[in-house]
Amino acid sequence: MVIDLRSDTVTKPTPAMREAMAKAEVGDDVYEEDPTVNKLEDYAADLLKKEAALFVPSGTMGNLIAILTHCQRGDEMIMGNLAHTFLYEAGGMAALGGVIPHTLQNESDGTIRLEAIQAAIREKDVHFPRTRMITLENTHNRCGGVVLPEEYTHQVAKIAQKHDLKMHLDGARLFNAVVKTKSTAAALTADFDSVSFCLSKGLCAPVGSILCGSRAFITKARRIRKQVGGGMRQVGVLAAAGWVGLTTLVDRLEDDHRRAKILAEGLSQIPGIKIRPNSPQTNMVFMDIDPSIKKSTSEISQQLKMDEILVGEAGLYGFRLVTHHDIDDNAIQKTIAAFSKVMRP
Ligand code: TLP
Repeated sequence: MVIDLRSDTVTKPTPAMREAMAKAEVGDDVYEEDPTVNKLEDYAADLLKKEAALFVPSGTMGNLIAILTHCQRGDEMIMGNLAHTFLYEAGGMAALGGVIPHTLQNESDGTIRLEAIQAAIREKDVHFPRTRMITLENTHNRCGGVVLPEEYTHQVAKIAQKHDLKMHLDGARLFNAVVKTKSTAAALTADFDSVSFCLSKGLCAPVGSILCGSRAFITKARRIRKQVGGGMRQVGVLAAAGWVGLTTLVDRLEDDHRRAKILAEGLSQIPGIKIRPNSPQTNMVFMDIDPSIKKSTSEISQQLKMDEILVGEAGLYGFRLVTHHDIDDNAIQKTIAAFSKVMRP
């Protein structure tokens, strides 16, 4: 069996999900008549203590809809230079919303310095774009799957309130942060006007994310979801899988975190491999190969592939390895052994 550590997006729906999908009651969700979608949205809104929620096809669309809902063309959004929304969402906010990304340096813990945020907010002046919102990410993918300190988001929210800015959280892996901090989804998202989180990563659903916020925000977001082609019909078959993920698979994310630690510890013993500082906090191991080892990352990943191990390349000398539902203890040991073999001079 292939050991696929490229991402937790590769998780397959579990047998319980497939059963729930087969039995799901459905209706037309554009008419808001799909009972399974409605149940999932209500549950998610309750969980985050927000007024309402919207089922969307992907994390990318959840973030895009949030931005298009909060901003007008020519508005500016403050975000980290390593934010997923900036790096990996095909520039949707600019292409489709005319929104300008104002990127500030992400620190290694996923934060952006408060003084930098403060300084980036535009004064009201006819020359300037209007600063409209701030987006944060938790867990922060490119910073190593790190968890944002709760106190930090309170500080950012204070700045946002002072300047009447909206706060959005890209919480694709919010529940990894919940499990890691032993806090609640509601507490970790209390400072945000809108939050998107994914059902299709560690929670194993084949498709789907949830966008949460006030009722007025979600009413507007529903219209924008339609505009971008995300209005789906008898989509309870997919929401049913999301329901199983959200109600039964959150606690087991702990196993992914435990396995990521074992993987990092094992790999760190291999000469030439350096685990990045801060890694792993949750389910992502970021590591680098000492440049003196005369093998490129693509050579290494090709060799691992021959042992049926797939890894993600991250930077010139680096890899990202993501643990998830379909990676067991045995897979971790096999991966360590395979790296050990590949790294032998
Ligand atoms: N991230 C994917 C790739 O796009 C890089 C991955 O393998 O990690 N926010 C964050 C923080 C994400 O990590 C991702 C997916 C998304 C949003 C987008 O989610 P989808 O893939 O559902 O559009």
